[in-house]
Amino acid sequence: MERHEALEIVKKQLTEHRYQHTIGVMETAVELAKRYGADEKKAELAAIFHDYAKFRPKEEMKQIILEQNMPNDLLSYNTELWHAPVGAYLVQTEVGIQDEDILKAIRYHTSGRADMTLLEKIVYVADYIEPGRIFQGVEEVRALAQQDLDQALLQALKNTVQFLLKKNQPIYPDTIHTYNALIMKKKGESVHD
Ligand code: DGI
Ligand code: FE
Ligand code: FE
Repeated sequence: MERHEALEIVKKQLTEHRYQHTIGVMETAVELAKRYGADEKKAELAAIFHDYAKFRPKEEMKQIILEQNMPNDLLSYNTELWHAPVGAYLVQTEVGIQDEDILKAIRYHTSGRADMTLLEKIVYVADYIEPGRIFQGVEEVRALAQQDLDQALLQALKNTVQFLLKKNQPIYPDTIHTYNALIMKKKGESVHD
């Protein structure tokens, strides 16, 4: 699918603000794909569609999670998590994208997961650092993303977990698993500890 066609489709699903965010994620994801040797076309499409389900009614998302046998524990955590797996499903069924690499990058773009693929990491980090993002600590993650994608991902996760802790919100297990996988990999690489 061509970029302009994908953008036309997703624009109808989003607010203007969220569409601008999507453009930022797309440009950032393509840059990261170039830097880290991922498939640029897949990064572009995954980024364009990553927030496809962002504005679906909660009831509709809940139905899809139940009917499609998605992890049911999602329903006990923040509803913000739902648009990622539901988005992957809708992008497959409504838009017709069948590429599993793209669908997984959409599915895990909010929670992350242990052993993320390169494409999943790229979309996660691009979503966090796109030029429209202004939250605290984003500059540090932007700088890390120029050097080391795993380090950028780890810092983004740490910031997100800290943000959730501060707001007394539960943390979805996959987010913890992502953090653990990265921190253990880092330890394995270090000779000092
Ligand atoms: O959809 P976006 O706003 O572009 O970004 P996103 O898909 O990364 O959603 C992030 C939101 O999800 C953010 O406000 C934090 C919230 N959230 C709630 N519970 C969790 C969570 N994020 C993660 N990673 N893990 C959680 O357990
Ligand atoms: Fe999102
Ligand atoms: Fe997003």
